[in-house]
Amino acid sequence: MRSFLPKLFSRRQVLRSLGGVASVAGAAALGLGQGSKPAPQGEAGGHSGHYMGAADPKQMGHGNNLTVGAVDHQANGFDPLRLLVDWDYGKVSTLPSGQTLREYEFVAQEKEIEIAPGVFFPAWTYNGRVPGPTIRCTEGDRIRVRFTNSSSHPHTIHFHGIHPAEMDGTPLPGNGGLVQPGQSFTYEFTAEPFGCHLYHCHSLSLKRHIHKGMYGAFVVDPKGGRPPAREFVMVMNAFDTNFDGGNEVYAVNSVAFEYARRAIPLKLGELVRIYLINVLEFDLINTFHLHANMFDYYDHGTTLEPTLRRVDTISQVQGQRGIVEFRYKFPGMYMFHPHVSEFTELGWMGHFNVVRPEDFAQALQSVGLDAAWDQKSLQGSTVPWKGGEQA
Ligand SMILES: [Cu+2]
Repeated sequence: MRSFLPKLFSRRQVLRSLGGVASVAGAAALGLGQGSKPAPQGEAGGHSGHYMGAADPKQMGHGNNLTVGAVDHQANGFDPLRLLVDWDYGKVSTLPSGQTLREYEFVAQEKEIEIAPGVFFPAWTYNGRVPGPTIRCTEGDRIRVRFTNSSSHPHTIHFHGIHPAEMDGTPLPGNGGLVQPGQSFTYEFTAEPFGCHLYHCHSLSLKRHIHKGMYGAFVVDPKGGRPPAREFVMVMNAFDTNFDGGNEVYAVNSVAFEYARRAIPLKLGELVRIYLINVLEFDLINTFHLHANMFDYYDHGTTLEPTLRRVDTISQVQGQRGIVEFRYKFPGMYMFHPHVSEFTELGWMGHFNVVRPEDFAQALQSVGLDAAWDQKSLQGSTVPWKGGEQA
């Protein structure tokens, strides 16, 4: 705690220099801040809310207490809205034993990414994106990841889950070891147990390698599937932009305030499932709070029954993850953010735009999404639901 005040001061200085991020407030999120257009009542009541989803940066900015302008997703190589539903099933085939084989190619690459408008971070990545690919499989599948290190530092891939020591991806003797620049290593194991897992680099210094961007989601579906739902992967991350051992910019899926600028479309009453992962370094915990609703939570996603029911806030320590499930009862725009207010002010805040089915196409269009995104958000699971209860 000794260093808390200087660190906070330093973060504020950084953000002031960005000219864009200030404190967040409910009024701001509703588009009522100074300098912005007031939100039309009808739209706040449940239509697409174009004042928030609009690409027009003039409507955002200081008055809305978000960031000014927009990140160049094309240059980044990933759009956080599309990353939400970007399941990577690998190259699929069947082994002689009948086991499903999923093959992946991972390449460690250094890449500068834009984490807030005009703020660039020299990331270390898997496949040029942060977070890395979302591996999606079913419990019992064979996973084969050929990892090539095209960067200038030694890296590994350490998967969470159950597997032999030699596939653990750490520098410990017999654990796969460091993959040196120019070298390759193939990780292969059978995916178990089902759950919401992650993978990350395990080179030393561990916190530096993780925080630089070397992590991703590893979603293992139960053999009987889960009830149909609109599914998203959300990796809660942060960036130490001045390398002082504290984070300056916080986000979900890397870009500060992106889901506030472009609200995530949901249909009224539908089941929503979020694979939520906390990869923060330097800060001990992260939290997830949903507005105007309650959710069920499955810690680590390793059970079919919720481990917490009807809560509106959960916390995750570093590396912890779980599954969040909810439905919205009323249409409208709703915030989600950590109840660690400082993180919220520094970029980790988003909106769900809950609309009636007849307004869904418009809600998609207002944030640059289409029917293909809708389909991907509904098709995540590798296996159909074989249980009794339907969504
Ligand atoms: Cu590394």
